[in-house]
Amino acid sequence: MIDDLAKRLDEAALSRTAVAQFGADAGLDVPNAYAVQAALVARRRARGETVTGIKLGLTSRAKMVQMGVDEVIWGWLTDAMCVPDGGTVRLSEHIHPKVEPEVAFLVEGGAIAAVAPAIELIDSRYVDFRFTLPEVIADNTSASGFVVGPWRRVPDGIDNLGVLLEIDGRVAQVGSTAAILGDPRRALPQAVRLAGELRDGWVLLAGAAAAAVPLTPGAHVRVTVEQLGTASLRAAA
Ligand code: 0L1
Ligand code: MG
Repeated sequence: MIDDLAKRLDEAALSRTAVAQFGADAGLDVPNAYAVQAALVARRRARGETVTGIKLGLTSRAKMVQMGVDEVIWGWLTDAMCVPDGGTVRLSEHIHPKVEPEVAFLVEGGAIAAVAPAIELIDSRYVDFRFTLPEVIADNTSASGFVVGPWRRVPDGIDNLGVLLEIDGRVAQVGSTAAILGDPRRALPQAVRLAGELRDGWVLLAGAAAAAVPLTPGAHVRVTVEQLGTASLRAAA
């Protein structure tokens, strides 16, 4: 069952074709869902991808309430998901992608070595972006891509920095780093608790500072985090 569900999600991503939710008959619970996620990432690694970090999801009160949960979730980031700052995302390589403004940390020696503004590209492999909690965990928490802006030393007090998500120069979302676990630095102990070891050089995507916005052809997306700078991408058809 684990391998079959991983195959269905992996093939959905590869073929850019959403799959139906698994439904109650699949009997998927949270521990099984993380086993599916591990099998999914094993398939990516078998194709030559390298794990380069992890992400946390459902880190805001709003998303937890929306999903009816009280716990953050996590997924894997690979080199194939990394989009260079200012780079191009091809919509044809995704199903129905959205972008959300995030904060990224660089991990060294089990600690946070640097911080950067970031954009996460989420793309559910389920029809209409609808899923249960175990289903979204199995789907690697909708991870699909990420952009990391320039790294810098972590300034004092990053718990309430203003965040802007602009599309084509117009403000699409306004938020605060406070939406990320109350303080994005809490992502590190949460990630260690959930994922175990974090390797040197890994990126930790701490979570979204505002709601996700659908990505449309030609869109220029820019995320600005007060004191940290900007990260951007362009969407091509
Ligand atoms: O990164 C996230 O918070 C996404 C977690 C999964 C839920 C979603 O796809 O919105
Ligand atoms: Mg996210």
